[in-house]
Amino acid sequence: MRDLPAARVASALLGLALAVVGLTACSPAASSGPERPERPEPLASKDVGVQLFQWTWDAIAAECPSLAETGYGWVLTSPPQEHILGEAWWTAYQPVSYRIESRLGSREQFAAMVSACAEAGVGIVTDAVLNHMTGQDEPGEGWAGSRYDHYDYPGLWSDSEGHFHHCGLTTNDDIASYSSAAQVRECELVNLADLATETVPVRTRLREYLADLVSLGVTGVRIDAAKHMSPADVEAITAELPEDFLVISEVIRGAQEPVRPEEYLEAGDVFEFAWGRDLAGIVKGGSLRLALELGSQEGSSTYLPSAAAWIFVDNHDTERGDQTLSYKDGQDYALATALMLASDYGRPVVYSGFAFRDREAGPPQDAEGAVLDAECPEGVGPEAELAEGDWVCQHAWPSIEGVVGWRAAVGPAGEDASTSVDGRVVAIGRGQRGWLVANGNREPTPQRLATGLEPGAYCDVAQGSPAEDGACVGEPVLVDEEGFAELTIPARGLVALHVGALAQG
Ligand code: LM2
Ligand code: CA
Repeated sequence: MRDLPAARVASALLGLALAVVGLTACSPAASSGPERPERPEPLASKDVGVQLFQWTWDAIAAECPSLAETGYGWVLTSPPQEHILGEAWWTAYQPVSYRIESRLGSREQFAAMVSACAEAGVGIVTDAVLNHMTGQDEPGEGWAGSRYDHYDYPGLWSDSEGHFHHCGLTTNDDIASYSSAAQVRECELVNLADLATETVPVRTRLREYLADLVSLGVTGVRIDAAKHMSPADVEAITAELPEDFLVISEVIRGAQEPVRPEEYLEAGDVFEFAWGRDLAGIVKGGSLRLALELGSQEGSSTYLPSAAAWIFVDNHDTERGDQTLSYKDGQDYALATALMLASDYGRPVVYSGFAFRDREAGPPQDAEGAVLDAECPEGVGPEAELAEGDWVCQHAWPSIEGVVGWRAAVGPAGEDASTSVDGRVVAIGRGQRGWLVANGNREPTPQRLATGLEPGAYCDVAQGSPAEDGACVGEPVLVDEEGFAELTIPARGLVALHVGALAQG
């Protein structure tokens, strides 16, 4: 460590003094005055996505400016096409046509959301259901009024033209065994009419649907049920998309299954389901050291290559199962999300949904079934009391927002990245840009730790992003002239510091 100018120490001490009297104030690094030490600029890299599950287009449009400010780069939406009627959360996964007209909003509202978010600097990635149509045995009418039958969608698909698979491999043509790639791809997933995605007419129409989404300005798609289409089909359907368009295939990794996520890398990126499943056990057990190794040479599981992998703590399917953590795990979930955001494996997608007890329950809807606009009330967080249907707003939990900002400010792990482990306390360093320490213990843990940061007072963004005027949430953390910080890391919690959130002094 170099010698410190007196002013620097004074500035650090002033920050501490302010903290002690509760007058904490922060300033963004950009406003560094002459008395400030030289610090690297925050990077403002924005590779974090957020899945706003069942949020309406209007609600997403309204949220985009604050998402941008927090440091989110893009939103994953629920499927936007016409779907069956009903209250359950999953109606969007039973397409009736490719009209952009759903209980989440109209085509105009969708387009307005895309532009509002683009203006704020946030991309829209939309969920594309391409593998199948409805699973209804009786004829019906979709959200936008299109008539349909299980294997007949007038003007779009019909059995007589060979648009559907009837696999003939199982008694009811439903997938019965995931050990058979043929069944997984050509039989029906829970009775959902399975499109013949290897045929030219089906591929052509699906390409047109994606082209329509591109024309509306979306910046990427999640390929729903990609596992249930052959990689060649996914490649063919997505081949003509723009060069920088994000394609993320949903291919759930199953230990003994013949269909492997790796097969889909030709078409683009792929979700790594094993990451969140492995993380769940690690966080519950508290040996956070293992979280640092996920995806590395030392980690035991084999994952997708980092550059093509998208990771998540949970999504709308897994939060309804028992293999990952969910908002119901409270503080452990917040900690897991922070570890994901600090990970240098893959790229993270934060999840944000609504509270539910019943697996089938849909989001709050009006009398016609239109979903009500989500809003995040004050006081969201792991301890908030939630009633059925309340928007959980995980993306706005203070620690999650703060660590999204941390990741945006520190950027990708470079040469100066570091980790250190002391029992159940693990620290992740990003050179002089940022540092984060997480506590796997079930009690608060006092420690004196080397941060690698320049001396000074930093906001602990795990308490929340600094306010618009730069004021820290909670007490600033002092990094001394040797780069050490004396801290008590909350039980199952963390402390996160970065150069984009300096305490004023
Ligand atoms: C997915 N990825 O591959 C989605 O992420 C997942 O949420 C979808 O299932 C699935 N694929 C099909 O797109 C959800 C939900 C299912 C639901 C389906 C269809 O998890 O429970 O199935 O959407 O809406 C429901 C009923 C099921 C019934 C089926 C057909 O739960 O019992 O099967 O509809 O009517 C007879
Ligand atoms: Ca299929």
